[in-house]
Amino acid sequence: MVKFKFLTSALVVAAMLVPSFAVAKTTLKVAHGAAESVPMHAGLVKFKEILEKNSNGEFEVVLYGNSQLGADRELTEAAQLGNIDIVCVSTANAAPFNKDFFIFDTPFLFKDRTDAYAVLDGPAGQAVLKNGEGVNLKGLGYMENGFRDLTNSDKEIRTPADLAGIKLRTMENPIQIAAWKALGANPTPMAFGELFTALQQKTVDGQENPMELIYSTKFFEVQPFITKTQHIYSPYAILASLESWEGYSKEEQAMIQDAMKQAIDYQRSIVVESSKKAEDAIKANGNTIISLTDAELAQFKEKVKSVLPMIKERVSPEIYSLFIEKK
Ligand code: TK8
Repeated sequence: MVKFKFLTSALVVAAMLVPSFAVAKTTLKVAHGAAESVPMHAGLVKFKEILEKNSNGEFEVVLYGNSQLGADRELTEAAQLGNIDIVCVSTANAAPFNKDFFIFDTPFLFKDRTDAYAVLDGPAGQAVLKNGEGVNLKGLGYMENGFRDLTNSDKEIRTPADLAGIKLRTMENPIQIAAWKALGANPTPMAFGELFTALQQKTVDGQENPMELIYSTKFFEVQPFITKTQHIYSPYAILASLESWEGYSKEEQAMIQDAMKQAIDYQRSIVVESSKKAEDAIKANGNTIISLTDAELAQFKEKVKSVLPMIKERVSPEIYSLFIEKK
């Protein structure tokens, strides 16, 4: 009998030691298609740190970079279906899902980063994200991919005439394809994850991306010539499934949004230096980096005006007015 009593009291003590309020951990899968060396990935690491800390471990963030869970298009679809909790994708690759993203394919839309951030974080940029909710995509903000430059393995490119015969990889987006066709190149749409091999094997002669990506994805190793066209400012849209989002409590939504805002601010604080370091390293590698004269750049600007009607056809009138008519 004594033994039984001892056993019962031991069980009571053990039960008291187990916390009765074990916090249910929610794991958030966060994915993107870029290299993990880019500032955007560092921004998502910051998001992970802040959210896990502020939620006392209620949220656990697991990051998947390098197109591990797919390229931008697959990632956006997975977010829409709620299979991936948060994705960070170039708006050009996500435009087939939220047509208002096509507005960011307007060449030379922004003067500089200050202009870009003011529009992205202001009513116009937020309206684009809000409209994505109509296709079950909740926008959490924009990180920076950056101003895009042109690279190729053949020659120095200074004017559109130099693009004749150049097989150029473009993002999978009809406006981008039309713009490079209008400039005289031979455009080939391709997912980002296949691009390095295509450049290495000369399936394509060139591509266009911000200097930081040209460096961190090692394109510069197989692209001797770089022309600083700065022809488009690419945002990364941070997207979640609206359905999943509405399943979180108001407190959880506030924690996620706050962590993402701090992460965006952090990412933007490191991109300038990161981009400069990338350009310096590419120059030190012996690549030819070409800055265009105003007259040369004017030729690019003139040729791409032809895509504006295609953009107007695709985006909502509200967005076209906010971005183009009101500028
Ligand atoms: C990375 C892409 C990349 C984009 C592209 O997933 O496809 O060229 O600029 O950053 O989003």
